[in-house]
Amino acid sequence: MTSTGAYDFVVVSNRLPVDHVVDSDGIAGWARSPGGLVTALEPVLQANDGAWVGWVGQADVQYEPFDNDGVHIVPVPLSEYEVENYYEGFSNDTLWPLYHDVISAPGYHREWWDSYVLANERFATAAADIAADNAVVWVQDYQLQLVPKMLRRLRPDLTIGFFNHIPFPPYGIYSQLPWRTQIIEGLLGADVIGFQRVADSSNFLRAVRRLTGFVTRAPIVEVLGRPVIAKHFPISIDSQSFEAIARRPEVQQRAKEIREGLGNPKTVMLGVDRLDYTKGIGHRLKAFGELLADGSLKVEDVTLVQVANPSRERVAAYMQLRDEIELTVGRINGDFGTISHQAISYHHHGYPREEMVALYLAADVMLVTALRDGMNLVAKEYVAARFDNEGVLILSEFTGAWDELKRSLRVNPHDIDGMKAAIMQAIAMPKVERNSRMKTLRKRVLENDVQKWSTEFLAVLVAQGRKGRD
Ligand code: GDG
Repeated sequence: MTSTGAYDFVVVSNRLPVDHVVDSDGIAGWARSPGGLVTALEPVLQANDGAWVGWVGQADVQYEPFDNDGVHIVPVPLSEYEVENYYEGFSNDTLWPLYHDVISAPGYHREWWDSYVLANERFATAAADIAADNAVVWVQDYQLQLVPKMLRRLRPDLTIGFFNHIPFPPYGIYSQLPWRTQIIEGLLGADVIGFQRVADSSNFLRAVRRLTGFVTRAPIVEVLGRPVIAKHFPISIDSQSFEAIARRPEVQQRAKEIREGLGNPKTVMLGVDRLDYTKGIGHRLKAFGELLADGSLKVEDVTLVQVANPSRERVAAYMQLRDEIELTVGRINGDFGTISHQAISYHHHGYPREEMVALYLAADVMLVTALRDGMNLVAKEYVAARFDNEGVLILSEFTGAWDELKRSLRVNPHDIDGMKAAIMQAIAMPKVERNSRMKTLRKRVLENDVQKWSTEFLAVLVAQGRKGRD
């Protein structure tokens, strides 16, 4: 097999780890977009002739490949039609709701699927063109589930990994998908398929048994004599860096200012989410609103800060969600707020990471009430930031994070009375118990960071690739 490329380690994801930016003088350049995945993979890419294949995030623009901080960046162009059909359509309005237990109804449209196939082909071809002989390629997430099979067809010499950042649904739900077999076959092109939770890999293996004739012996699927590993590799965060930011005096000062700005309430509660229907923001607001209505909480004593980061704003379900959430926030503030105290401090925008960490430090209670979430990094970030062992994490049992963070206060966000009880318990929790719980949570998050996640995944992947070649 002759290769056309020179890169021994290639990451493929829908979005590149850099953004195209134009400064105030009109000079264009590239800015690294911060995130756990980039932090974890950058050292591996720099040490191994690494390349990253992905979309720039703008429609109808073509950029030439370039080098950035020791990583070769390969932009994959998408047309406006593809952004609408492959990305906003099939990825975010079919797969996303389907994989999150159909919280919102998925749309099944053949033109969305056709566009998904074509876009996946383009990512696969771009990776195949630059990968060196026997290179390792790691494909990320649900937008690119067909890439492993396409890549294997183009380049059978490669070792191919896939990681699914979102849940994999139970078969009863997954089977709705008209293209359910093609997706499973697409994924089985990989040597190793990683999921967040044990339940996700079990759901996947069941779908494999139901839709293909392949024999599974967890974690192995026998694909025509080629063993494929499908197991959980729970993702994490760059825990040290969150703690380091939290320890900075100016960030602690900012946390104090945030509390003062809120009128120094006894309790600050916090929610930080992309504005997404999976995050259970409405359920959380309902519980808080009822506690104010029944007199259990008073606006003078408790403020809820809700950061709702704008997301997927051209998808109808997200527009509707925004209207619902903002109506509810307005009602609660109108019903219970006073001139000097707001019930909810609501923010529909993103913040720099330092501000996020200051918010984590300012919050006595962190509310993570997702209805379904692959992992939920916010929960881990809150824990990593609390080097003072303070704060109480309320965590939905429907997040991947719950599988690891069992000394948080567990909630079922559908059970509004249960959430109200958890909020009251968190507010009243004695310091000794808060500190003891947080200490245990911190040990877990600091020992299992994103570096360890990528190292473990790649170790299994490389070993599997070697076995395949021997
Ligand atoms: C998907 C899966 C899985 C949010 N607002 C701001 C901001 N953020 C950052 C958070 C956190 C990230 O965005 C959100 O990550 P989550 O894990 O909470 O959720 P998704 O975006 O849905 O991520 C999820 C994840 O992939 C990784 O595998 O855990 O289950 O759904 O890092 O801090 N960051 C800044 N300003 C904001 O306003 N700087």
